[in-house]
Amino acid sequence: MGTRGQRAYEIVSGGAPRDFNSLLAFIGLGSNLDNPRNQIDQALLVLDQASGVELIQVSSFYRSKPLLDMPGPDYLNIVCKINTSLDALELLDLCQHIENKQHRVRDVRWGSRTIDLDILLYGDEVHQTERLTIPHSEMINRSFVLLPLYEIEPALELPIIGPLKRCLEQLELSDIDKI
Ligand code: ROI
Repeated sequence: MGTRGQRAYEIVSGGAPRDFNSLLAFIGLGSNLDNPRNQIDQALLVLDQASGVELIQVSSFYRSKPLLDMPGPDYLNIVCKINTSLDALELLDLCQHIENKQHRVRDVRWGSRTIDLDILLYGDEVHQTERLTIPHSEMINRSFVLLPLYEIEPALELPIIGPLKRCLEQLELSDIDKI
């Protein structure tokens, strides 16, 4: 993986001063097939070993039913915090590489999956392109994203959106278990 070009700033909200060429990003992982805990552990291992990525923190596992009452086993979800010198598209390529390696199938929309990696936040950058929307477009509606994110970064301010804590206050949290 390559390294990102220089940026105009070196401190990202919520983070300590770092290497000029790297920033903090948050990735949400979810699985409801083929031993979800192993799927997530395996994906974390590959992420951490990728060049240009350092795994800093990982939330607890959270268990929830599939969204929209879709049929299928319960999901396990986590959020991890990384330090990365990859640019946003390189990071997306890496996430999709991991999904492909773990045989993610995409045939049914909202269907079950072995592994899903979503870039939630990338420093304080906003991306709205065909391939990438950051902050992740659905994150504020998903307790299985916001709860683990809050566990590892409670004071987080989401670009465009505002304080993470305020988003969580607007969500129904009875349908999810920290395990
Ligand atoms: N439902 C839950 N509970 N967790 C997920 O990670 C998840 N991921 C998805 C869909 C199919 C929307 N449902 C989910 O992609």
